[in-house]
Amino acid sequence: MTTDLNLAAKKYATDGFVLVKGLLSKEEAASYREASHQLLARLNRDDDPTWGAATGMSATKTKLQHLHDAQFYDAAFSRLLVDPRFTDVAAAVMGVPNVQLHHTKLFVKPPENGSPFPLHQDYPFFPHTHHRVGAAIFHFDDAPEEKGCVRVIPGSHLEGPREHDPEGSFHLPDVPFESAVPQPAEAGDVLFFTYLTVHGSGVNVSDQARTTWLVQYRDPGDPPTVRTHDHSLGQGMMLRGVDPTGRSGA
Ligand SMILES: O=C(O)CCC(=O)C(=O)O
Repeated sequence: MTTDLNLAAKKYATDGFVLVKGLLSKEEAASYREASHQLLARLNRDDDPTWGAATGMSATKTKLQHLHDAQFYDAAFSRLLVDPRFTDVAAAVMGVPNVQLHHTKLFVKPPENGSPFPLHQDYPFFPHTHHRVGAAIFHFDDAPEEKGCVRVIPGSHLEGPREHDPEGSFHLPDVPFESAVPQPAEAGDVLFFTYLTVHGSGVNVSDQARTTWLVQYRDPGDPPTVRTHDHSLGQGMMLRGVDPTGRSGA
């Protein structure tokens, strides 16, 4: 499906996010879902990235499967990173021609008790000078509300960076979870949002897994103010256009 880039850019500027319907076909999404589950099964790692602050959001213990840098394990993910259906939207919403990789995260929220994410901005994890940094969440299966779909607070990016817990837990305990609007998505949809947009997600209480791939992108002309996330493989890779600074993301 072709995306109306002007409309997407307008919504992103106003609301801080845009859900692009059908960026991938159902067949492609199903194939990426299969690849994601196979990859996680093959690597068989048992670390769980559930946030400490997420424990208060569910009566029972929740679980999350994840993998950083899936594109270093399976070329199908590398192809998606440079797919113009994705990169053209990323460029349009940032209002720049060049798009650079920051990092990627594969998440599977298991059925019944898939971990939630407390409300937060991504900004404090990797602050940049001009805030031209965003995320694209690829949905490889349907994510209705009961699967713990992503929620956002529309327009929250307009208030800029917020004070975060100095102890290093970057959630926003004073913002009620219910104030964030659920963004149910179908397989193939991609949710784009700025790193200033307050967002989180609920518990997966359904009987099926929720499978997503989060790609964090930025304008290469926007330098980081703090060196964080340096461990992410491929950071600085150009996904669209060129890096006019010659810094390769450094
Ligand atoms: O996948 C989700 O439900 C949200 C992920 C998220 O907010 C994050 O990784 O920062």
